[in-house]
Amino acid sequence: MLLFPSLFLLCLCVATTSCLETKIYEESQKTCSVIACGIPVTNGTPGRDGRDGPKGEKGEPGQGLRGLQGPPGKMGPPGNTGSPGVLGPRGLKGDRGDSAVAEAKLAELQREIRSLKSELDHTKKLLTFSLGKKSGKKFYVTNGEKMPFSRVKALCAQLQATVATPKNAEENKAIQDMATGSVFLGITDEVTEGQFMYVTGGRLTYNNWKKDEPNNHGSGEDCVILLKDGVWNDISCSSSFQAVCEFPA
Ligand code: MAN
Ligand code: CA
Repeated sequence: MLLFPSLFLLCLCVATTSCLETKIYEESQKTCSVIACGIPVTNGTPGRDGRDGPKGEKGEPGQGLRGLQGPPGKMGPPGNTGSPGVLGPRGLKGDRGDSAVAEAKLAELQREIRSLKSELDHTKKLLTFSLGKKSGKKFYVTNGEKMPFSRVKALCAQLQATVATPKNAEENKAIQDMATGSVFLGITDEVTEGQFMYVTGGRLTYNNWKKDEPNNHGSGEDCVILLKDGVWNDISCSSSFQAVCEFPA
């Protein structure tokens, strides 16, 4: 090449010129790879960037370290009640009842009943003796308290007794002997004014009214008291007098 410098220069000059001409043409072709004289030449300046290509496929997941597991979420609402389970298997047959054990228990209970009956009998005798109860006669009890007639009725009912009600002079005297003052009797005319009745039912079969009584004094008197001297007076049921209860003969 150094032997023919003029030829080389000439050729280079022609190639450059041709390339200029070609380049004008290639502006529309966007390339400059063909050389007019067939001699290789260096590439021209790069063309401008082309338009963006279509979007690529999704890449593989990254390789970085996985984060720590977060805290558990809030508890969910309770589920619905399940359906009942299936019936369990039948149990084993029980032991045979021991009639000897049952008979021993029965005998023991019978002994206890006999003992309790005997104790009750003894207590009753002691009570009747201490109350001065006479055979075939009613007996009366009192706590000595004064109270309205409604409370006397309730108190005697609690004791499974009735309000003291004399049906003859002897009973009237027995109640009188218990009295520290006036005593309510189980007699009223609450149902029909002027018609005194036993609170247990029935019309009077005996009375011991004081002179000029009953008089239904003031705003009315439907109850009856046995005065200290043994005679009767009608009086207000809301007044308070001694409570005496009666037990049958
Ligand atoms: C007097 C008499 C009785 C009456 C009382 C009421 O003693 O009139 O009949 O029951 O008063 O407090
Ligand atoms: Ca009266």
